[in-house]
Amino acid sequence: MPVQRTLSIIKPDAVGKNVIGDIIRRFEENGLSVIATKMTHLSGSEAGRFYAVHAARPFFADLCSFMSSGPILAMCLEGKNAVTLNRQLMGATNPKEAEAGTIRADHADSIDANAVHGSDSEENAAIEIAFFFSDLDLHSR
Ligand code: YYY
Ligand code: MG
Repeated sequence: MPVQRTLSIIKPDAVGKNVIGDIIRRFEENGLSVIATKMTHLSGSEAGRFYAVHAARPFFADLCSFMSSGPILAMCLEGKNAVTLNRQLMGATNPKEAEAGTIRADHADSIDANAVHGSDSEENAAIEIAFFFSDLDLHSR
């Protein structure tokens, strides 16, 4: 399995619930290393730039207002098969469909306030990591 990097975001709902530590623990216990972190509060237009791929979707405006509703924690995770492994730990987008024991099953309230973001491919991971971090911010093990 290749060593990969992926972007994780702890969304405003999960930051507000004080479960940052629980989410990071799951990453570390499953072989992912946090190699960069940034707490930030996106504006609506920054959230729109990050989620530009969804601009035509009916939920886009709500998604941008939710993602800019409070602070988030952006992280670069590194490890074997990081993109797929992070998606497995997150669980399905809709928490009602998320497998028991996943981050979304345990912490998400709804399909829109669903606790975490994770890159869906290695190609998108590179783009999303560069949205938040420069090469100098990434501290590979
Ligand atoms: O990658 P993931 O976050 O699991 O789902 P996406 O299909 O990429 O959608 C991004 C984001 O948009 C999702 O996490 C919540 C929101 N969303 C929504 O509010 N309603 C939907 N029907 C689908 C997605
Ligand atoms: Mg997605």
